[in-house]
Amino acid sequence: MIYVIMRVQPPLYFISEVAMLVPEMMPYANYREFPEREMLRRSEEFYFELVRRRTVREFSDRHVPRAIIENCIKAALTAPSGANMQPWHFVVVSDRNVKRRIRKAAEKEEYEFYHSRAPQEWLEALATLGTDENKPYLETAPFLIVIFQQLSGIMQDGRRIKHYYATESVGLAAGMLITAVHNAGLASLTHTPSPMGFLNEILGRPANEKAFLILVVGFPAPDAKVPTITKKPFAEVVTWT
Ligand code: IYR
Repeated sequence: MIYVIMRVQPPLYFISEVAMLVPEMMPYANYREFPEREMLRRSEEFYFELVRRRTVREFSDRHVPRAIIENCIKAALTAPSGANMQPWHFVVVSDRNVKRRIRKAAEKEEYEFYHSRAPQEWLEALATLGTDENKPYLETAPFLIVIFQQLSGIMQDGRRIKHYYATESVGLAAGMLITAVHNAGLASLTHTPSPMGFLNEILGRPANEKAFLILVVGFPAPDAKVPTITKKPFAEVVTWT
């Protein structure tokens, strides 16, 4: 029987003689099972690690080695995505001038947001965080990781390919990036000035990409303060059935 291997990646598949798409499968050799006691310990320890994470808005300008950021992004790139399309692109900004341009453009949009665009109800919801249009951290923090969502993809032969569940997929990768950054001992801030179209221009990204999130990454300022807010109780947000 003759099979023709398609050159497409992703997705990776064969075309069989009968022109059916047959996935190429392999054993899940990397799976690791732990004894139950070990599972309990690991799940608890991971929770205790994550519960210490706080979103920070006061960053130190202290140097962060680039290799740490690279590893965190590699971790995020393992995220699941719709049909494994990986509909994302990450731009890592550390250049002073680029950071300054992003800050200026973001503060312009944020000024509009806080002074005219945002409904009163939204401003009231934000009052607990103490945010305003000033975003000094966009210059202070050593790294801004700008995550772009690709609305459609371009295959090696130039054809466009539809991306499924692009928003959900990029959200999953962003969550894993935030977790990886925290695990590395760094702080982050999810920042979404609205609209974020200026990021395509400043960072030279194509029109099929839409900025999804700026993740500000660095050490917290030595005197950084965080708002006194809490998470909803477990029983309120979880139902077992
Ligand atoms: N993007 C604005 C406003 C803002 C909106 C939400 I929703 C937040 O959780 C926090 C801030 C800003 O960054 O100030």
